[in-house]
Amino acid sequence: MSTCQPSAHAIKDTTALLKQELDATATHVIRAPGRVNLIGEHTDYNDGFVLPCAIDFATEVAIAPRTDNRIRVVAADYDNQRDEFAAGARPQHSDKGWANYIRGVVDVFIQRFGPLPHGLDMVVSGNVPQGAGLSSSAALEVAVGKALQTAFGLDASLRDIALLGQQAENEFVGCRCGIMDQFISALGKDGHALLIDCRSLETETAAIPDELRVMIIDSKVQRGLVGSEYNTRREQCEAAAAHFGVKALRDVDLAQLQAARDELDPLVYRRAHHVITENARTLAAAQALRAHDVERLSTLMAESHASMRDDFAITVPPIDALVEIISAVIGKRGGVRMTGGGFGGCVVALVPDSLVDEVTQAVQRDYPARSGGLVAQIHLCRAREGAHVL
Ligand code: GAF
Repeated sequence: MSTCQPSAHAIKDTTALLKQELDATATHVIRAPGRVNLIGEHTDYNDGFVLPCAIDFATEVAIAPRTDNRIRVVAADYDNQRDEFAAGARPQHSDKGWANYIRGVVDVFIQRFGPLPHGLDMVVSGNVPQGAGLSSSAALEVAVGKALQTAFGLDASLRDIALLGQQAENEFVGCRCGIMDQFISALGKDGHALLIDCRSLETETAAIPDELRVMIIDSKVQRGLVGSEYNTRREQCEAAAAHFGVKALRDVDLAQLQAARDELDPLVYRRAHHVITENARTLAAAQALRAHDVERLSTLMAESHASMRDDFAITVPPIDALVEIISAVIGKRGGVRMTGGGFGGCVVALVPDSLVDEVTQAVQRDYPARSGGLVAQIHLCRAREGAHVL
C-alpha cells in the first residue's frame, strides 16, 4: 500500500530543473491537485451535483518570466521533452499529447485576456496517476492556468481558472468533460469534500469525519473506451433532456421520468434514471457526511455503484469485484463505489481507520483471482487544498 504522499512517483524539483534545463530562476511554483469523487458521477454535464475532494497527488509548475515573447515548456515527467511557441498569438495544436493541455490553456487565456505581454519559461511535473481517473489532466490545466494568472497578474479567480481549464479541455484537447474535475482541483478544501452545484457553481463544504480514511484503490484496468463511451453517455443524456424540452436532466424529476417510460428509448431511460437518482443521492450523501451518518453514506455509495453498473453501464467486472471485496469487509461501517468516468480506473472507499489494514489484505488476497491476475494499487489519502502558489 502507498500513501498519497510520498508516493512511488515523487514530484520532481521543478525549480532545480528550470535552472538546469532553461537556465532560469523560478519566481513562483504553483501546485494543483488531482481529485477523487465521493459520489455524483456523470451528473456534472447534466447541470447536477457532485461531491469530490482534492487529494494529495498533484501537478506542480515552476515559472520564470522572459523578456522576449517565447513560451518554453519542459515536461519533467516525459524525459524533459520540450515545447516552444509564441506568447503573442493563439497556439496551434502540437503533435505531442502532453503539450496540448498547456497550449490549450494558453489558447483560452489569450482568447479571454488578449495576447500575453511577454514570454515565460515553465517546468511541469506531477504525480497524479495517469489514466486512473484521478484527474491528472485537470490538475495540469489548473496548475498552468494558475501559473499564467500569477505570472501576468491577470484578473482571474480560481473559479475562472477552473472554467478556462474546462474550456481548454473541451475546445483544444477535444474531450467534452464537465466542470467537476477542474473545479475541485482549483477550489478543494483541506479536510473537506465539496458539494458543487454544477449549474450555479455554488459550493458547500462537508467535513470528512476524522475517523474515516479516504482509500483509493486503483483497479489497474486500462480505461480504453472512456473517450467514445463518455461522449455516447452525454448524447444519451442530452436526448433524454430534449425529450422533456429542458436544458438538462437537472430539470427532470423521477416521477416525470417514470411517467414517460414508454415514450423513451429503453437505454436512454436507464441513463436518465441513473442521473436523476444520482443527483438525489449526492445531495443526501453531503447531508449524511455532515451528520456523521456513516450507515446512510454506505447505503448511498452502494446504490450509486449499482446505478453506474446497471443503469449507466460504465463499470467493468474487475471494478465490480473490487467493490464487492471491500464491501464484504466494511459492511455499513464505511462506503465504497467506483469513482470517475468509468470503464476502469479507481474505486473510492471511506473506511474507518481500524479497518484499513483488513481492507488492504482482502484486496491483496482476493482481487487478483477475480480480475484475471490484476494487482490493485491502494492509496491512502486525505482531502487537500485546491490550487495555490507554494
Ligand atoms: C470525467 C469528467 F472529466 C468529469 O467532468 C465527470 O463527468 C466525470 O468523468 C464523471 O462523473 O472525470
